[in-house]
Amino acid sequence: MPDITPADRALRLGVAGPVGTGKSSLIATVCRSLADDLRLGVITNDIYTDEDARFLRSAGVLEPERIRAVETGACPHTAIRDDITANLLAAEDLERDFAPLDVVLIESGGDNLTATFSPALVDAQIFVLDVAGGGDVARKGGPGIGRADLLVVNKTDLAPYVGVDVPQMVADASEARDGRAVLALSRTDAASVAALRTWVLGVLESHRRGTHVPQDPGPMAPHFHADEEHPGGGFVHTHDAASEHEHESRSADEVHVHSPARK
Ligand SMILES: Nc1nc2c(ncn2[C@@H]2O[C@H](COP(=O)(O)OP(=O)(O)OP(=O)(O)O)[C@@H](O)[C@H]2O)c(=O)[nH]1
Ligand SMILES: [Mg+2]
Repeated sequence: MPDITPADRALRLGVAGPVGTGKSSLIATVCRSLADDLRLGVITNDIYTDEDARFLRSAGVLEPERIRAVETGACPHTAIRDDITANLLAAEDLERDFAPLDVVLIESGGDNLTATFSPALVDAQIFVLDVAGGGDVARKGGPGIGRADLLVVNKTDLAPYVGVDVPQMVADASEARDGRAVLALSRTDAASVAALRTWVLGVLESHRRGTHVPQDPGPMAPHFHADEEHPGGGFVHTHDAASEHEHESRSADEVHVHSPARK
């Protein structure tokens, strides 16, 4: 049997970003604008439910069977970065059941600013911020903001109500990204939706030509996971390359825990 190269399978496109920034809605928008031209599938990740998959099925953007849910049961970044098995199996199942697919969109559960996909799971990734999270967030950097293939500044229609200067936020984001792509998006702004469609088609074309190289935006910062069975205990979870998956047990008072500004 011939080897399967990345270009022979669907483009796997990750969508990450903090809770509520509009990841599911962006996926619905992409599906609406491309479903007539491409064969699409979607995988959602939720911690405890299949809510996002149900939202997308009820939006009627794709046949319901093409939308699969992974319940992570843990911090969302675990399933998109540390142990990607459940997502890889879901992607392979979808690609087999509906072969040939052109694009599989994978939505991360909403996480903090440092969560990104492993390049072993996705070929390209979009990081989604929204104007309602504050115009200064784009300046704060981090692996997703700095190095995702595309940074989306979403819900620009809300900018006048939350006092955010969108061109300034986009300029700050471009600076934080050394000029990598930034897109100001609102599902109510047809021109921005057309630009998103063009971006996805461009990445798909590079993927098919074999010229697209998946990038690793970089690991998330070390952080503390509480141990629910042993109150006061837990482990420090590091993601740097040398100690990927390392879990160092500590009691809570030994560890300096930073509460993320946003979950
Ligand atoms: N005004 C406006 N609201 C939007 C837009 N996109 C999404 N929303 C709203 O923002 C809220 C969150 O959208 P979702 O798409 O569920 O966000 P999400 O990032 O998938 O959320 P989680 O998966 O829970 O992290 C919903 O109420 C959407 O209707 C937009 O372009 N403009
Ligand atoms: Mg969602």
